Formats: sequence, C-alpha cells, structure tokens
Amino acid sequence: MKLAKVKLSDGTKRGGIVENDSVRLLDFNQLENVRSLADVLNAKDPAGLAKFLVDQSAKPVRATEVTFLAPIDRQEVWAAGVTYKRSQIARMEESESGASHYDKVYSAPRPELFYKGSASRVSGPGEPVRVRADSNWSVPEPEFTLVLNPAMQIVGYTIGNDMSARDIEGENPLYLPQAKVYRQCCGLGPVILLATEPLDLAATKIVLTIVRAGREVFHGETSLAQLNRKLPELAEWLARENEFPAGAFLLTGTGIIPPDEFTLENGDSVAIEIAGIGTLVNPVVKGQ
Ligand code: DO4
Ligand code: MG
Repeated sequence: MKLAKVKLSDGTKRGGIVENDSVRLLDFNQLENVRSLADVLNAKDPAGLAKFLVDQSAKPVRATEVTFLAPIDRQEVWAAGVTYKRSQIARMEESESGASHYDKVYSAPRPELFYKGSASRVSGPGEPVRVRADSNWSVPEPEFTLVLNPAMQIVGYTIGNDMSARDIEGENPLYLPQAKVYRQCCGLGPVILLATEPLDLAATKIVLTIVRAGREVFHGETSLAQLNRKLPELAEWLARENEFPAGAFLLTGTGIIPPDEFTLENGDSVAIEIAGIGTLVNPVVKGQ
C-alpha cells in the first residue's frame, strides 16, 4: 500500500491511499489519537488503520488533480553516508585531508549517520531544492529512504534527495553540517510505500536524471544490491542511545554521483525514480 499527503484543488490538505492513478482520501477526524499521516505510520497496523480511515463520503480523486506534499509531519530526518563504493571513492577524491576517514567508515562496523533536518527543511514533489549561494560544486544525492516508527521499526520506504555541497564538505570534513543542512536541503516523496512485503534488493533500481534547459545532462543508475549495509542495521545504529518520539526518516546513502566536473545550476530539474515507489521531481534554485 502507498500512502501520501496531498493538497486538493480547494487548498485543503489530506492523507490518502494511492492506488494506480487515483487517491482515496483519509478522514483524520475519526479517531482522537490519529490526526496525521505520521500517526498512521506510527500505529501498530498502518495498512489496516489507513483502510479504516478512508473517507467514505469522498470519491477517489485523480492523482493528476492533487498536489503531492512531502510525506513528513514531526519526524526528524537523518542520513547515512558512504554506504556505497561509489560514494566512498568520490569522497576520497574530493577531500585531500579527510580521505582516510571515508575509507575507514565504509568498512567500519559503525556507519556514518548525520542529522539532515526537520520538516521545515524538506521540499515535497515539485518544490525547489537548493544549492547554497556559497557553493560552486553541488549535487543531488538520490537515496532510498527508510520510514521508521518511534520503536525504530522500518514501516515504509520513500525517496530522498540529500542535496550536498561537495566543495564545502571536501574543504574540511568538519564542514559536513554546512554542506548538508541548510534551507531546502532535502527532498522527500512522493509517497510512502508500506514495508509489508520483503524487498527485492536487486530489483529496487534507483535512477537519477538531471535536465537542464530541456536537455538531459546527467543520467545514472544503481540498485539496493550495491548498498554495503543492511537496511535494519542502519536503523539499529540510529536507534542506539537515541529517542524518536515522532519516528524518523533515514536516507540510506547515495550510490550515484555525477562526474567531478558536474555541478547543479539554478533552473535544473532533478528526477529520482525508485522502482516500486515512484519518481520524485524537484526544480533546483541557487541563491545569489
Ligand atoms: O560523508 C559524507 C556524506 C556521504 C553521503 O551523504 C552519502 O554517501 O550519501
Ligand atoms: Mg548522501
């Protein structure tokens, strides 16, 4: 089952179950303790609860007639890094002083995990993601993203874009928070696929396409089979000595990095497709 947050043509925001090309709207006024998509995700049986909440008085709406919003409420967003060989190599190349750190973290038992933001820094489908005005080398990072409940169980999957300033991170690894966390630094959406079926890692393809002035300027592909960590392992490390009362999103790292001469420009369009989930498309803005 796929769940989403949508905005209707009259401006109202609703939860929904996405089925093929239509959305069945949810009514969050039926249960006192279920008022948001996060409340559904954090329940014992998200799929059963979502079915119960379907608004029987509303007809399904066409997916093309609603705006999909970032499927986040009060959860924190975190990210894992250097979880694919491609990322390890690229990081070692971009950082003279920090190369050995990336090498070590790729194979160390403890993964790299960093805080990426809260809902205020997240862009939903169609909303801009940002290149920092003080960066001249920035890329999108297309990442399979775990949706975790407060018990840190994996309840769903979505698409994440970990926007990254490679020049700032490369200058000094201690600048990582500035390279990674700023306004509009993260894309999420368009839907959450509930984790009810086992995942076929090799079939879970991740495709990144970047379009500039109508022309494709980058295309890259990988799959979850290339991920050097187990998904539950990443969730377990994030949960250590930590509490997430509202749950969390965990981006699991990038396996696609454009060539070193590539940087995003104002007006580019970034599309990330993950098999089984959908496609997250965001325009790029760069401040002056
Ligand atoms: O070490 C820096 C960040 C790595 C990262 O974001 C990734 O590999 O996806
Ligand atoms: Mg990343």
